Amino acid sequence: AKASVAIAALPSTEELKNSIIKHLHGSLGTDVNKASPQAWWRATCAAVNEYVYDGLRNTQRTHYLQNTRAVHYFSLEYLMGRLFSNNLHNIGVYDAAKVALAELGLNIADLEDQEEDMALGNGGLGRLAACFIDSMATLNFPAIGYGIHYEHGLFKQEFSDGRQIERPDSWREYGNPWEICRPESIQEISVYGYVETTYDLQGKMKKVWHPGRIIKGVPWDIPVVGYQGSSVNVLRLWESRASDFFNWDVFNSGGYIDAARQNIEAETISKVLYPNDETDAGKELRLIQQYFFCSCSLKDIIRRYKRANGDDWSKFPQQVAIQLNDTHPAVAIPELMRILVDRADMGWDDAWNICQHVFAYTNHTLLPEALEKWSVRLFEKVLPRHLEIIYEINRRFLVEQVDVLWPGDNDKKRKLSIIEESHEPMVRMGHLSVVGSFRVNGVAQIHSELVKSDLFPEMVALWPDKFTNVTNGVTPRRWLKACNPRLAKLLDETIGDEWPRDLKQLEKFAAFADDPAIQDAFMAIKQQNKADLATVVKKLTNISIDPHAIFDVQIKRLHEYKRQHLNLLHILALYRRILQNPDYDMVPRVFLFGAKAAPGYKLAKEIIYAINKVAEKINNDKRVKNRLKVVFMPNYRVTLAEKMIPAADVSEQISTAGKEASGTGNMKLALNGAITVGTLDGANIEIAEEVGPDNISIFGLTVDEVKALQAKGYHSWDYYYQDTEIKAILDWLETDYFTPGKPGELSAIKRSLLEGGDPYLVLADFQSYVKAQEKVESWYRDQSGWAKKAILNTALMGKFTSDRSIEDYVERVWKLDACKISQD
Ligand code: 26V
Repeated sequence: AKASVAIAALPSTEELKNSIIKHLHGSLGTDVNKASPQAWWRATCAAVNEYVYDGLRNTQRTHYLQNTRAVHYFSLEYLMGRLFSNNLHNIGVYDAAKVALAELGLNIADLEDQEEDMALGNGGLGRLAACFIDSMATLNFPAIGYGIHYEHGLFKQEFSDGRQIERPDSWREYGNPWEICRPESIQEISVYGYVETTYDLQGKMKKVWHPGRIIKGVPWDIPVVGYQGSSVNVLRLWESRASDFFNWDVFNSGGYIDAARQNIEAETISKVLYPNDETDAGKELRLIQQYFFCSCSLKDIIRRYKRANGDDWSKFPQQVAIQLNDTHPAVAIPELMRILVDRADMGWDDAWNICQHVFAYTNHTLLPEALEKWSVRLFEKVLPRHLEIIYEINRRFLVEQVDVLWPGDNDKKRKLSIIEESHEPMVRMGHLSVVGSFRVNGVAQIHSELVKSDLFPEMVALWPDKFTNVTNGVTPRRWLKACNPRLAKLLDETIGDEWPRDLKQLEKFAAFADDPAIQDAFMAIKQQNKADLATVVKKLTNISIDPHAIFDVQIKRLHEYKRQHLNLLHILALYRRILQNPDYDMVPRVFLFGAKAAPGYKLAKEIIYAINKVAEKINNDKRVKNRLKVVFMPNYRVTLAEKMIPAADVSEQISTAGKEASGTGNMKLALNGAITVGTLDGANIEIAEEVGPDNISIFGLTVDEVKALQAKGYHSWDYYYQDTEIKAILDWLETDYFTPGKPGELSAIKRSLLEGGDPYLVLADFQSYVKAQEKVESWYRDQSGWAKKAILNTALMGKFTSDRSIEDYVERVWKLDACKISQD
């Protein structure tokens, strides 16, 4: 048996074939002659799971026997996508399975298409969590991901006459072969009710929370398979259920029907993922979701700790680190305090000392509308005891920390208080997270600096060593090896096959950047990937695109700060130039968008509509002669990203400087050889450092210039009156040119850029953006020069593997040891 590999022996093609048929008969109850693709897919998953479960048992036993310190990743979101090809690749049986299935007369790609995306996240934050658990398993770090087992993930997007329609996502309507229900580990949690103050025989005050509701949390475990079968960790997702129906005191609480209604309410907690990204709605159900999964997870951690260490709490911070993925799980801090003080009878100081050595907090955004606040009134209703505990945390913080550094300074107290004293008093979850954590990090160098300078400067004065940076990363297993098999093969052949677990190896590929044979091979692969994508585009949108055009891709949530409308203005500028000059010389370009808008975000939906209407016009205008095509792909999600990214020539990363915390799509696209057109924002800055100025097209105001411009007063109207191209384009959008018979239908964009004051400086960056695009075009005209730049982008992305991010977390935050897994 190979040491440090959780999965012992891998199956041969023949063994896999037999196992698939065995499961087709024994688990699916069907037969080779009548099995549906769905049944074949399930049988194959079951066959693969035999090896996954081997690795899982070996990993869990080893961690238990060695009583390892572990990190517990707390996240409201995990954007996993599909698991089939990922698990096959990571176990190392993808090729064997492909052959086995072919011998059974099946195409592995058709089976992959049977799986629904597991879309339990909105965007960057959720996908980052998914990449991180992949890396933690690959690097053999003891780690558990905790989250919510949503019945409905992120909505499915359709377009109706160019407008976004949301449809429910029922990803596990017919079950999910990758998850295991663990009723033996159910937890119970409480909400609502009131707090009673009592005194014991010694006269010591004791708070007793009498809950209004009790809810069951049922855990579902999803094995997380490390690359080449290293560790198999778990993602544990909680589903809410009514606590035992017959225990309800139905006669006192209003009767049978009322009890049934309460049961239904309990089960709504894990029903649906909130689809807002970057806007805090402050809804009661969302707070209950946060508390539900934090409480279940903490109790699960404590049960495991006690099994190994008994009732002695002193080693708890040695054994347990908890990473808060944004402030969404911050209620875990007062919950652990409650468990320690109220239930374990620990003194406040000892309990607080434990908390402050357990929690660490990652900030993912600076946008004010995304900073979570809960009204004190709501908190008191849902979690009355936790509100008291937060008050006490705050009181001690203000007296023992703030007043010591700034004696008598009430302004500082007002600014730093966890409670915002406004008309409606609010609990500031960011403040609570910083005060309760031993480390706080941003997700790219510049973002971490801004967290310190703009968000929490006084907290830095109090605790300078608390703040650090961990630049994001992406897993090269999913985002290169699995999604771009042609490029993966070329890399294997030229630099060896170690790069998926040691991405710095890609640097060796830079030596081939000038090699004509490698350039040709690289460009041929891009061409094939583009042809594949063109087929997908045709099927999904009925739009024909030419694989020889530049494929220019912007894929990310729709948000003003990400500036999809800046991209649109550039498209309109090109279209206008073509109409003004029928012979306008340009390299044909296909603009591809993928984006979902939050259902309540009006302007974002108007931008989608405008892009779709402009696309319709341009794509059907003979005068364009195929120099321009615009495609808005419906229902952008992980699985579509996997098809678009390998086919991209140009990557649009055009957020207003200072607004995109990091970005991770930027990394995936560059890794697959796309050239970035980008601002000096988030991780773009670090990408530019890695690839060098010849291999990226940077434009726009810097963070400092943005701040200076806004301080002196930005007047978007000036750009409108002084730039005839801007004026013509914005006026054009107001006519009925793109919406025949309905003038004004696309006027929302112009209104926001002028009357609305252009909060994201679209007009200020416009001409600089146009020039950056012209530079990219001139680069593309030299195909060999382009090949070199594209190769160098792939070769120089080594820094952006999520393995490096995780090693940074381990060194700067978690202080974990890797654990080699032994087999039974
Ligand atoms: C906020 C809210 C507010 C309440 C409703 C639900 C909800 C869901 C998510 C969020 C915050 C999302 C923050 C986020 O996704 N940030 C992104 O994080 C990425 C990973 O660090 C980073 O690459 C992106 O730049 C950043 O926008």
